[in-house]
Amino acid sequence: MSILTILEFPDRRLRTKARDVTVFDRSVTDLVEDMIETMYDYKGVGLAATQVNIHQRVIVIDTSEEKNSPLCLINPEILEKDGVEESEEGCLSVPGFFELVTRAEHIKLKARDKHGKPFEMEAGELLAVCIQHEIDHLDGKLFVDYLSPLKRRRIKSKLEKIHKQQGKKK
Ligand code: GNR
Ligand code: NI
Repeated sequence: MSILTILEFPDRRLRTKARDVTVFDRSVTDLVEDMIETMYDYKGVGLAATQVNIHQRVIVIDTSEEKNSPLCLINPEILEKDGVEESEEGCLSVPGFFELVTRAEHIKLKARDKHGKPFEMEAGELLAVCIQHEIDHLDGKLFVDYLSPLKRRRIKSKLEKIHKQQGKKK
């Protein structure tokens, strides 16, 4: 088990489109375990593999209060979307910023578990928001893309300033 490093906006690697998992072996279950540990360590409700610079379609989520119900979605596909809802979103790759984003209120999806077994599920509320947010990551998309160019630019320059102070590249 290990805690992975999370890429931060505006890192270009967050714009990579992830590929489907085709082989379900130990490397996938190990990745899922590390992603769950990383999500809990950073106190996030979800994490997409893209955020830890692994460009495969793997998501982990835990919206439970007790943080004891991790859900893993591999190769997720939204089948149906219903309703519209606006909620405040944050992202571990955009630390310290929270903004309103409009998404489908309720979704139906199919995915595979960490062993490759297919399943379908429905989601509403925070879980639905989170799944849509994580699938966006797999497509190289971030919640800041839904904001005005001005807001996005401000967030970008504030994070760049922080990264410079931290001595990070880009
Ligand atoms: O921890 C997170 N909280 C959150 C809150 C509202 C909408 C989406 C999220 S996901 C985020 C973790 C994260 O960045 N996942 O990619
Ligand atoms: Ni995120």
